[in-house]
Amino acid sequence: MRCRRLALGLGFCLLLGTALCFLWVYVENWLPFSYVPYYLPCPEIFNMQLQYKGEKPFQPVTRSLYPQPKLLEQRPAELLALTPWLAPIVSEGTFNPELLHHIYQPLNLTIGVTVFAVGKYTRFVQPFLESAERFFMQGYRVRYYIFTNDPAAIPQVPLGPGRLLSTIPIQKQARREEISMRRMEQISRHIAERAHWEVDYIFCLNVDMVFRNPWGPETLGDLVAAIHPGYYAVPRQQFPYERRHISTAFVADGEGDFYYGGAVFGGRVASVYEFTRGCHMAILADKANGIMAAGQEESHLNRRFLSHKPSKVLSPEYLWDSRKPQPPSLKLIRFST
Ligand code: UD2
Repeated sequence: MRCRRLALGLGFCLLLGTALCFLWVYVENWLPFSYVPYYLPCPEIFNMQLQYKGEKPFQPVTRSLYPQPKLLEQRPAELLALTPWLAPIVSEGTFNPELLHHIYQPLNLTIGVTVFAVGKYTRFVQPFLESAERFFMQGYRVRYYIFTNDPAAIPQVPLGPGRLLSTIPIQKQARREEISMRRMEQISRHIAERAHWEVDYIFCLNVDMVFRNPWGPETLGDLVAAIHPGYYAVPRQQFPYERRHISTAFVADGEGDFYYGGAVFGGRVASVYEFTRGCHMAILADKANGIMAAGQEESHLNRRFLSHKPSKVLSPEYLWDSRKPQPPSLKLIRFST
């Protein structure tokens, strides 16, 4: 009698289990993340959208061949002022600061800044913030977002009126490359969850740098890139792009405009969201194939700027390496190591 009951019980459990399995297979097809391969670490990002923006359909990029634009094309001491796709290249002497202030000041804009200070890099926050308070977007509302694994290590720097600071707690990655690789993901997530309600424009900057001269509304644009200080006078074949076809960051030898720095990019908050999200997706695809691009996130940033051209380009005055002597073509260094 007991054996019969046990057998009946087991049979019932087996039947129930099979029914649940079928139900799960059916329900899974209706779940929002069902199409995401199991190895992607953050499937929810695929479903994240800014609430006021629709998703654009994927458009394959056609490759076009054209001569490399050269920053020092004109005369050695004069920088190119316009890209071949008609984006201004901002440098001292190309704009009137007073006029721009008159135009932008009444717009009541809020400018966001993201910086990452993980591990030992928290020591750079104080000089970064002090210099930003002196030079960055003076007279505008500013919101600093400091992404850190150690909020207690972020110093209290007195901020001017209309300027706020938030620390965004993040986990410390074991490897240095991982910290920079994950910036795109964390910035896009932060914009979707919070920043796009709070700021109009956003700049994503390296923290181990300081402002040395005014950085104002001349830098505002839909999508803004900065020319890397190490490659502004170099033929594009020598740019440190990712050259392996298998990577999503691949750039062919005859392609490339300027080599942009990963230490400075920005723009309208919705455009920076699309940009960082696109880079993050490409990084994930590489990760799934076991690839780390040559210049890590900078390779992906450069690949994306090639097909999604910046609407404004900042000259190396806005991203300088102070170990280099200042060339006569750069009149005013504004942000540097
Ligand atoms: C590099 C290089 C540049 C480019 C760029 C990418 C120059 C002038 N610059 O500067 O070629 O690759 O930056 O961003 O040669 N971070 C932490 N903790 C860490 C490591 C990094 O918080 O332990 C953050 C921090 O915000 C830092 C950023 O990641 O500013 C980039 O760090 P990095 O050391 O890779 O960049 P860096 O200054 O050598």
